[in-house]
Amino acid sequence: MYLDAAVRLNPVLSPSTEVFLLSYGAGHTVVEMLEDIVSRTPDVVGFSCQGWSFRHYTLLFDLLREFLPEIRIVLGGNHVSYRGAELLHAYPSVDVVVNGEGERTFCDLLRYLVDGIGSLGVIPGITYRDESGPATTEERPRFKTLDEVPSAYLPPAVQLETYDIALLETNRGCPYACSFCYWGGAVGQKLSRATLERMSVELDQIGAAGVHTLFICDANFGILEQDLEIAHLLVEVRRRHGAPRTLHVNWAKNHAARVGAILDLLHEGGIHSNVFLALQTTSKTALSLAGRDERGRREMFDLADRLIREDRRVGCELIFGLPGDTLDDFRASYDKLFLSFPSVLVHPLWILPNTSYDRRRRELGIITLRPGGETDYEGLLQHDTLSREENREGLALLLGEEILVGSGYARTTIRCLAQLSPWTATACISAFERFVATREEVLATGLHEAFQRIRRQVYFDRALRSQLRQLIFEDREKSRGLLLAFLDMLELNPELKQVCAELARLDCALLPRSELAGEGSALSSHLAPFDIHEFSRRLLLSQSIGVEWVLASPATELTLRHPAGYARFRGEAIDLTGTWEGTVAESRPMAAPWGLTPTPPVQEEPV
Ligand code: B12
Ligand code: SF4
Repeated sequence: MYLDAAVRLNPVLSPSTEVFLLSYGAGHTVVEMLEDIVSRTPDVVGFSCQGWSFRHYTLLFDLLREFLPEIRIVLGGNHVSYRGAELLHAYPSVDVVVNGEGERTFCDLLRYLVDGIGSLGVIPGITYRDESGPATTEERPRFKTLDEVPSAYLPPAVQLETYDIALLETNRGCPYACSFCYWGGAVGQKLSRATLERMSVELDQIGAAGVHTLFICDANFGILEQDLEIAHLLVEVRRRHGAPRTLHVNWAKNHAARVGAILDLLHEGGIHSNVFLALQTTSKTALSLAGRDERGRREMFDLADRLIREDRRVGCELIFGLPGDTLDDFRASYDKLFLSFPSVLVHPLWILPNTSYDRRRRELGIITLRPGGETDYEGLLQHDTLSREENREGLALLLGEEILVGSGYARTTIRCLAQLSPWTATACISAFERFVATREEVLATGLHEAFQRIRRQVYFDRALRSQLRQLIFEDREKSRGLLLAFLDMLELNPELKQVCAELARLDCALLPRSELAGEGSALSSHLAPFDIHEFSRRLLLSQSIGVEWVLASPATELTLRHPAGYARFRGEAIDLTGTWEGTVAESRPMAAPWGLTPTPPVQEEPV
């Protein structure tokens, strides 16, 4: 969208250039993409490349050249920048790779490629082919302020009404240089920022179009004083237009006071926002090898504590496989953080191009692999503090975590076990892997195969996420049956087992309903022999609460609400906004005491 805006606002290009923004989901085939592109007979095709999309694009390059021999193929984006020589060699159909910011470079390229004005060698910021092979031109200086970058959201902007999420930059760059990240190092450590005047109009456009979610792409929202002002603007827009209602950002790691103030402002203004503490590891050695220090961590923990006490959404992030971390360190970190935060996001370590880990392979003993598959991310095979065998175990743990916690399948059930039984979260996950290996059900064999696959390939293929979710969501009754059988074989005190079984029923009842077609939402009723909604809430907030509390609480009837239309989405790996999960619309106490037979019929009302 930023490149499109740059072309549209370029006085030379705009009268004679038509730009089509084509965006494909994970379900699109190569032929569908090919036909869609070819039908527009373009002169130039630009690919915006990330590790998650690059593989799909590589399958198109030669095909495009076959169908449109005169076409010019240009690559840009994080995943390809500064790798021009290697990529031009590997993909002969590609003409140019753009390094770094693309707006001005793309316009210069279009003028040359379409009009033949000038020569490639004088365009800064590209790698192209000259007579002697790949040649890289001088670095293009970065924009000093974002106001110089044509806005994707100022008129004449693209029609925003069909979007459910808007991505906006309020500043570009990151002052840090974490070893696993290609941002501070790549985009540049100096921040270029947009003025409040510009953002005020941009946010208004987004709100007026009714786009319900905003993703601020900044590396550290809250790092600048003006970020508080941006939050004020956002709340004002929400009040005026009723949108956006949700904000996603990467929060500043070192500015707890401002982050707290922004969060309070958003909360009061009716804008939901999650806070994820980007911890990545709890080991000092790993943290230091990752190029980070502990500055600001204590304050961020204090902020998280306060927010959790106020019942607000807070989580933290961990990366598995960081140099300096061992498997035991990772298990211990996960188990501890799982009990302190309502949610823990875990990522496998990818060695991204141009990062410091990428350059320090020999020093840290890093060996990677990039098996065939959908994504182009280089996975870790082993390093000095993580053997291949430990890596295998850890990846199986990540997979189990994704199945039981990440997908929502046993989200509160595992929390209850981790808080009230001797089982830690990671012990539950490992027990589940052993359990599915002993079962015959289709779901169990599917999950067992996924565990075997990750152990064999020692690589977390992102496509696995959507495959697993499809398996679990396909038939929620069968999923529930398997989970209950798992609980049944755990050694637990009988009362706790019954509580966990009720939680498992509710967790499964809240999974997306893949059978609901159309639009709108459906309501269903769910009975439980205790106040399960309040109990789950307290579990998520890690408030200490025992089985006695459960026994004393009344039976409840819940009304659950599920959005329809999940089937259209199921191939995608990420549900950023948690759109398809069920929610508890209402919880009503009933007169019945504990002991109610806990297999109530599910009543569904029509969409
Ligand atoms: C928004 C975002 C997401 C969203 C994606 C939403 C979407 N559909 O686009 C979500 C939250 C889903 C996401 C998830 C992930 N993300 Co992310 N994300 C971002 C983020 C913050 C902003 C991207 C953006 O739009 N930027 C604004 C645009 C304008 O900048 P840009 O893309 O760099 O484009 C400029 C230039 O690169 C160039 N350019 C780009 N394309 C083209 C094309 C042409 C033809 C030309 C000439 C120039 C050009 O010109 C542009 C203008 O200057 C970036 C960080 C960042 N600030 O870029 C990370 C980033 C893209 N994410 C990254 C990663 C690793 C991930 C995850 C894998 C994390 C994880 N472990 O799970 C997942 C994978 C998602 C998946 N689909 O599987 C990495 C990608 C690295 C790589 N080599 O692929 C980044 C760069 C952050 C980082 N850590 O380094 N992400
Ligand atoms: S991880 Fe965050 S703080 Fe570190 S370099 Fe990347 S964007 Fe900056």
